[in-house]
Amino acid sequence: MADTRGLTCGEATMRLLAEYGVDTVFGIPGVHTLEFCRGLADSSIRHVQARNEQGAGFMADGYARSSGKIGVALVISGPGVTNALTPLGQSWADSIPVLLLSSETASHTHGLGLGALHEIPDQIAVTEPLTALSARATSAGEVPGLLERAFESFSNGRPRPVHISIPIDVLGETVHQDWFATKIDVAKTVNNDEITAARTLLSRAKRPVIMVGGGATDAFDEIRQLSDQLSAPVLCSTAGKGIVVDDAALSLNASTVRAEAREYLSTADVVLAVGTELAETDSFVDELDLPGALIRVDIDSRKLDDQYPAEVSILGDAHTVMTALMAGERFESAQPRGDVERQVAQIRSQIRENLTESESQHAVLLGVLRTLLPDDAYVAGDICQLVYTGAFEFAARQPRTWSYPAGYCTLGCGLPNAIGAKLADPRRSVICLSGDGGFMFTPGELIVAAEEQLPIPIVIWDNGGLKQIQDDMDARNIRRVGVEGRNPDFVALAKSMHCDGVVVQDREHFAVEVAAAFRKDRPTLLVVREGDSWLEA
Ligand SMILES: Cc1ncc(C[n+]2csc(CCOP(=O)(O)OP(=O)(O)O)c2C)c(N)n1
Repeated sequence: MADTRGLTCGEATMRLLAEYGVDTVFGIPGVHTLEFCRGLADSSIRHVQARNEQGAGFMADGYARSSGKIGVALVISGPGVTNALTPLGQSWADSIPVLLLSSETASHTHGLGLGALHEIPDQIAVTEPLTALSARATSAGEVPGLLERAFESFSNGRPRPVHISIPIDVLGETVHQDWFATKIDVAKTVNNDEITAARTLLSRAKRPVIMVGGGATDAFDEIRQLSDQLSAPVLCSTAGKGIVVDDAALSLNASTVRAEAREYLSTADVVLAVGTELAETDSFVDELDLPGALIRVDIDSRKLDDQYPAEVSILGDAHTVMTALMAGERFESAQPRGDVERQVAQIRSQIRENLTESESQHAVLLGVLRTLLPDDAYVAGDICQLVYTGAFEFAARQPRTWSYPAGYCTLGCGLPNAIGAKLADPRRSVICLSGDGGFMFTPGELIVAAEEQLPIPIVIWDNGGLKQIQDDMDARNIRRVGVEGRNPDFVALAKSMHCDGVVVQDREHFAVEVAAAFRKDRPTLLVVREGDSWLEA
């Protein structure tokens, strides 16, 4: 029970959030959110001051995607909400459970265009397409019900962000009861006929392949067992990295972007796709060639009826479904295990041989990094070529250890995602990989990492501008425009933000600095220059 009697609605809301287990909120206060902040400093909830609400939203996203807990951002009406829209889009795209809590102008102003401070015409409508629920509390008494709906939607069905707005007048209302957090029941049903049909297909398969996405995270144990029993190679989406050990003999990693791996996929006679959208951004082809029988497992019924129609569709959460699938007799492999392992190894070496010069340099850095990081370290990637290569070259070994939000693919997510991840679990090593261009979208959040004394190494891959788009322009014979802007002196920038910064000289220097960065009480920027001789394979 939250002891809320006699409190303002704002303070009571935060007490109720604490009852739901929230321990951290990321935000920037304003006059409209003062009642949310009343008592917060003395509560069990830690308020982390971002430097832009975009940063706050990405921190909440990183907190949630790294840990599976609910991420919360607390922002003001109008610009606070619109600044948070980009991370909301990212959380929507990757099914990350984030609660955006905001104030709103006074109730009597809504829809009238009076020019109230921070007014936008319809705040609820602005976030509606990017949330499972975008709702306004019209009185304090509605808040417990709205929070219950939010937590219910995080736990049942496909997790999507939720936005709850509380107008400033409602925030100031006095609460006359104690509020309770509702215990959320999680539905765990599965259709046995569908399980039987899937088992039949899999047990007859001569050449099965398993594809996994972020939705399969909690079923990693069962998926590893199934791959082992069937000798089935596993292809993951970028969100599914680490569900199987990327450098294990049957893993094809997130290689669907590579023709070498797609070719193999097209020879499978049965494909089991678990918790994956089979999205364009995991292959960058218009349509995958999947002539084999497709079995799809998804919590979202719309995914069972999309551009990849399945022979067997199973609606349900991946863990429940995969547990049921594995409950019967052990599957037998139709192919000698050694043959499949050799085929996988061959695809990997073909990919290696076909890397571009830049990709080979990324592979060197990613290889060194693997030796420096514990298996449970969290790698928060921004959108850059180093991370694109990492999708299929970096060996993630556990689920929730690699983040490359390829779907929304918005620059600037890496650093604030890393901050959120580190605060979600301070014992865990967290590292950020960013391009020089992407880093400049949210550099202000560096000072937050310094304030919070976070020992995060931040690798900036300096390739002299927006290289992916430079390459795209060059390939289409477009004279470059808008892609060669200057970089700041990153080391000086780091120092001005109370962080450390170095330009990496060689492999040994990199190893020493990364190891040292994990022992500090502040972040370290490590500038790695593409083309430096130590990156040659
Ligand atoms: C918010 C946003 N704006 C623009 C883009 C388009 N875009 C995709 S990759 C890219 C270049 C990023 O440059 P950098 O971070 O330096 O990485 P690099 O491509 O050089 O590896 C751009 C501008 C985007 N993805 N997100």
